[in-house]
Amino acid sequence: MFNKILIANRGEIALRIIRACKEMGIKTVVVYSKADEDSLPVRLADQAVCIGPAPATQSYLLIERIISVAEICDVDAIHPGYGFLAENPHFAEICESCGVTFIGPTAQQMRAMGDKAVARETMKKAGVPVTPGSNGVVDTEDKALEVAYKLKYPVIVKASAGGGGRGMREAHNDPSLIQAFHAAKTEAERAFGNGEVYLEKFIVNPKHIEVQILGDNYGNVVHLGERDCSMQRRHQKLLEESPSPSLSPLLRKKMGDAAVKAAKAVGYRGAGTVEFLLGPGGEFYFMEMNTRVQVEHTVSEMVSGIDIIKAQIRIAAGEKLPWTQKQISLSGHAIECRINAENPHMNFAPCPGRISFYAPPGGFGVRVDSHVYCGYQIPPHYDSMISKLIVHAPTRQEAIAACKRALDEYLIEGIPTTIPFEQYLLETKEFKEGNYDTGLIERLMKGGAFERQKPKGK
Ligand code: MV4
Repeated sequence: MFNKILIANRGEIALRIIRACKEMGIKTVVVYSKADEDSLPVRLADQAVCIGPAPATQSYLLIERIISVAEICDVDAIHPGYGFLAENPHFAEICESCGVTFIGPTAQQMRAMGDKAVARETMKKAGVPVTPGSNGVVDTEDKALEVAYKLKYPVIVKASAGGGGRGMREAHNDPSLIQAFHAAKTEAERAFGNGEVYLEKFIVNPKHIEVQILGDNYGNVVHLGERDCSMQRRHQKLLEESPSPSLSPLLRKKMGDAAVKAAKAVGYRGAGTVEFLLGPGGEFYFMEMNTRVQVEHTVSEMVSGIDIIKAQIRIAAGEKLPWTQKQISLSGHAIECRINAENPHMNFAPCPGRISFYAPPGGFGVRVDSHVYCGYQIPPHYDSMISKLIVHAPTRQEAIAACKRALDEYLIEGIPTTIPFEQYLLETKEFKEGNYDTGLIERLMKGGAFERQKPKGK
């Protein structure tokens, strides 16, 4: 096992990794920017090294500085967390060439999944269902029109280098396709330096269901069930739950098997997530695979009882997965609410500032993963998520009750947060009935129900 790990991240995930390392008897080094010098990870790690000023491009994204710290501090491995360098194959290669283990998949596996057109073809070959679409990239307007004619409108143009909602355009007829084709190409060229695009049949208001998988160096892969991440707004997830209220036991089995097949198709190592689109008739399609630990990994931890960060570390150290699929038992229901320093009444504008009062919830089945504390100044330079509230209970209904109770208890003063919006979501008919898709929040906002609701509380 490793003696010392460098954490190339900040915020709640840096703290999450420190916690896992402490329990495993592994020493930790965090790298941090000037803006994070008063942060909890910096205080709680065994060592902390400042690597630059606030902007991530001058700190958390500087490979050479991070590698220098790794060498000076004599670490065995680097955990990248999520975001920043977590899905950068070049970084993974540099780590390995310096004799430092990258805690994650191989650079080759990251590249195979990073190019969405390649990933799609790989999955098709492996027998994983993919959305009907083009065979590989589409490089001319005429080819796009021909593919769209076969698929029938609506279709969606996606950038090969995109993902997570970037570089996509939908089209409902020939003229809008021509426009979408060029707009997606131009945007992708500018954003990723790669203008390649492909086409898919557009699934209207799908559900976003993703499966957590763990693979080892010996070809073993297991899944930890699915997460329903359909509660999103502009590709920002606000609430995730496991299991999904939209899956029957049969569909759950099929999707779990498909995710394992997807991971095995690339010999996947480490923790990963296979994302699917679920259509209204129960049909599901591979969307993309994320080759990192995700923000919402916690809901899968609660239902499986498996510490995913510890599993990542053990896999990276060369251990075999200690479970077969049969030995993994999923129990109860977990819900995660993302608490962001944003004003939901002002179009979710980020509102960093100082937390003047802080009292997090507790009690049975309640978990709070957060790096903030009373008096903490939220830096404006990074994403606005300041906490994750996760509840676990035997049934969905009990989890919802615990979640409402915990949100009610959660006192954060000095900055606006998404807590009132989470409370509103939990009261919607669609959520209560477990009948929501990726278009719900937009429909709710258009209806104005959130703005009309009476302020809750005292
Ligand atoms: C789609 C789609 C409909 N049909 N693909 C958005 C994120 C990126 N990973 C793919 N996305 C979508 N791909 C087809 N063929 C709709 C979306 C989509 C979406 C997917 C998941 C969660 C939220 C979403 C919001 C808008 C669009």
